[in-house]
Amino acid sequence: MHKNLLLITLLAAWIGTPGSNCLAEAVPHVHHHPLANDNILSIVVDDDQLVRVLMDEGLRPLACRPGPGVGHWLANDSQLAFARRLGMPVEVLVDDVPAHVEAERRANEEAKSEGAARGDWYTAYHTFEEIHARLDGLIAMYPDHVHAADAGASLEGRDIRGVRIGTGEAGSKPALLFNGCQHAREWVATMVPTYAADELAAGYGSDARITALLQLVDVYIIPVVNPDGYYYTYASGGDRFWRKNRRNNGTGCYGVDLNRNWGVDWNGSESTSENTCSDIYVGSGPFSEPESAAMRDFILARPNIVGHIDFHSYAEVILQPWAYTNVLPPDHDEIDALGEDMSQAILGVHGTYYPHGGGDDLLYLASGVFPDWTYGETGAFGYTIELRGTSFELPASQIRPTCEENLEAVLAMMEWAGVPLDIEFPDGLPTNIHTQDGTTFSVRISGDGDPPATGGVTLNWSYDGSGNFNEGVLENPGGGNDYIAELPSGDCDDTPAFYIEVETISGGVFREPATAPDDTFTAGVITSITTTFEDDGQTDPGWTVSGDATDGQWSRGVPAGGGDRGDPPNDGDGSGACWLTDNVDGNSDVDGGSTILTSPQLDAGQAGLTLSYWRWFSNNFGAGPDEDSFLVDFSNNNGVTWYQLEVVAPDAPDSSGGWYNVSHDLDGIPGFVPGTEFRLRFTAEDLGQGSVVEAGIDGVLIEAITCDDGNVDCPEDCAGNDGIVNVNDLLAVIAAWGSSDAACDINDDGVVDVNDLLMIIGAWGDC
Ligand code: 0X9
Ligand code: ZN
Repeated sequence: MHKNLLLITLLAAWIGTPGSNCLAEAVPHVHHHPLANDNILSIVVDDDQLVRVLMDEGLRPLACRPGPGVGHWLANDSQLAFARRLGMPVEVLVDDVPAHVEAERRANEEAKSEGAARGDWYTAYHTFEEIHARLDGLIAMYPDHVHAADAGASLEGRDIRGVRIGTGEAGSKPALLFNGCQHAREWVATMVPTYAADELAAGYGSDARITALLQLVDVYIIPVVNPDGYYYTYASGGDRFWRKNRRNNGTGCYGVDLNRNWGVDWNGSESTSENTCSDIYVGSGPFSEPESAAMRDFILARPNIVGHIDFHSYAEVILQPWAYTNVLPPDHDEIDALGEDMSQAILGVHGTYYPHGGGDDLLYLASGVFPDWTYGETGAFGYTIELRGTSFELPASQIRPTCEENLEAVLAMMEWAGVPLDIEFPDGLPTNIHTQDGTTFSVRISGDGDPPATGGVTLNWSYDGSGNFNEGVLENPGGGNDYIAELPSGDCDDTPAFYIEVETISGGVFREPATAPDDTFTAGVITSITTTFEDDGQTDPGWTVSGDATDGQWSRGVPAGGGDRGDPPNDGDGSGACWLTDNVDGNSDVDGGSTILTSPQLDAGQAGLTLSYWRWFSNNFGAGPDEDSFLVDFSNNNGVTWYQLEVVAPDAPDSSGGWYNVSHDLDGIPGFVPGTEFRLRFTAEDLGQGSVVEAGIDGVLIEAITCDDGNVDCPEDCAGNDGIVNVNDLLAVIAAWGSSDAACDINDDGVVDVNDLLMIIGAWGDC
């Protein structure tokens, strides 16, 4: 067997122990080529003391927390002899590390050109420059949904290149961060985020699931957060097994372990070292390194980030917070559920099982790691995924399957973040608040994703038109999906606006209406409502039908036509029956003229009345659709003269069927005079030749809505409407000086000036 082949075969046969794959302490080794005289050894070490002895001699463990048992070590020839002298079973896996690394490099180049020939980028590992070119290509190819999102620069000035994949403005949706390569030698950890970027970028608009998810979630991807270290693992004269960044520690040793440099439990002694030569050197302080500081600032600048995966290799595990302690995190259940989702998602692709867990369930504890900071500092759920492998030199043939299965973890996290919460109002929304009491309404919040935080559901209300909202936490009596919101009482001249906001455990925010506070729900203010006329169509209080139509006259009943050609399939207000043009199956439309439905005489003899009704009008069927109108008129004198209330035009959006509830404040209607001889009439007419005319009327209602908050109003009481004209009103006029502010323009002449001021002084005191 050729020597290189033998080495590769031996390497492939390494038995990696999950959870033992990072380096602990190492002493400086000074070689011309960092790996020039090294061998890779498999050594059986009996106890911790002997582990210590090996490390003191300068052997580099290729395991994080080297312990008793079989472990892999980098050692030069004299260190190899030392280990043998101690009587330890030693097997030489690689006796010429530079040659071995060179063989790996050549095999990778071959795999790369083989892949390039058939357009597959994922057959080989790629350099820092190639990864950046790949991201730049995505930005150029998909300018609408792939955007540059760099995080700054490394110590040696390399870009920490990233992309945002998503539609719309940055910051408008919940976002996720996927990064790789804090640890330079964990090469496959650069490929997985790049693959995710590729698939998401290309999938938007072509893959239904990805398209839907990217409409809900923004994704940030930064494949190489340690560019200097990664570069060094490729460089001639570099070190394929380098882990840290390239800080010159000034001790003859280089590098800070970026994944020990974060500000949560920094230098907390769980798998940390203050030895500048150690592979787990914590740095001179939290965020002492430009790379970790840049990523910190990147996240802090994007508070919409709700989830994060930091990719590493190798162990095939999903690690949840906390990494530094076995104490469960506050959101453990939710974090664990998402961990399970991701584990299942990965399993489903190639059957690879990545168990999930926190603390030292699956790996040693570690202080000062990135995802602990993401979670501890921002609340976003931070995970470490240790990818496939039994060494850092995962065979290139496994890149693609590793990428494929982890894309599913990415999509699972997107699903978790993107499934919006449903905010519903099971009993409807209040249309009026009261002058005396608060108005309660129920709110139901459901969804498969991230649930509301405790106290995170609020009613936000503003009554004075200022756009400044007050906030009240909703009660959640049963602890389930149902909440109770209460709008406080108001004054008659208030203009209540309100919306519901839900903050989720990981910090996502959902609102109803979704565009709040720009759009809100609104309500009127009332003291009481009295109904003066109500007709739900179940009986006939005395309507009359007239008109010259040859067919299709108004009739009353439960709709019989099935709704197949413009006729209503059911009634408007839900009672069952209504008025409609001809109530037969089949040909039921109005022909050859008009049909008029006129109400009995109604009492509309008071101010402040609201008239409402459900109407249906369809005019878009037939050979010549959209030719006819639907007319609503009223009379103050029992039908002697008529005024137009509304015309539904042939091409109006509501002339194609559908029940619409329309309401009119009668006091504001031109021609309306309060009186007891009020009548309404509804006319469906077939004047054009070719259109099918179908109409319906239901739920006619006249209500007296009154508001009396006991405040005596006077126009000079322009500030606060508190029933007294005083210095506050004077100051309000001065503040509005020269404007057209309606409240302070007391004489209504379009400008706030000295005349208004004089009126205030003239009306000084109680209204
Ligand atoms: O030690 C590390 O930084 C990570 N492992 S690696 O082999 N890639 O170096 C693990 C960090 C997270 N650890 C836990 N969550 N326990
Ligand atoms: Zn790592």
